[in-house]
Amino acid sequence: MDCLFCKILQKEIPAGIIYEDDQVIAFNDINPQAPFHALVIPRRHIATLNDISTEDREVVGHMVMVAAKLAQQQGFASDGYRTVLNCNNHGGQTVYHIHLHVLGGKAMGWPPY
Ligand code: DGP
Repeated sequence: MDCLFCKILQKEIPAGIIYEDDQVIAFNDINPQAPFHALVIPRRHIATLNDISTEDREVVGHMVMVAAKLAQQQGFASDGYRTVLNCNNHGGQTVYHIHLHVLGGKAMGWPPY
C-alpha cells in the first residue's frame, strides 16, 4: 500500500518517533505549526475518519489517551493544547491515514480560518 504514514510505521521513512506501542505511534510533524506538534497514528491503516468502524473504537480512544499523555510529558497540559483530526478535502486532510495532531507550547486562536 502506497501510504506515507504506513512507511513511517514500517520505519521505511525516517521520522522523529516520540512514542510507540502495539496500537499507535507518535512522531514529530515535519512542518510544525507550534513549538510542539506531533501526530498520533494507528498502526492499522484507516484512510479517513469516515472509515472508522466499531472495531476501531479502542484504537481511536487510545490515540486520544496518548495525545493527553504527550501533553502531560511535555509539560503543557495545564496551560492547554490543541488536538485536531482533519477529514477529507474541506477538513484539510493531506495524508490519508488518520492522524491526531497534538499542538502545544503557545496560545492558539479559534476559529481555524
Ligand atoms: P493533514 O493536513 O491533517 O493531513 O496533516 C498531515 C501532516 O503530516 C502535516 O501537518 C505534515 C505532516 N507530514 C507530511 N509528510 C510528512 C513526513 O514525511 N514526515 C512527517 N514527520 N510529517 C509529515
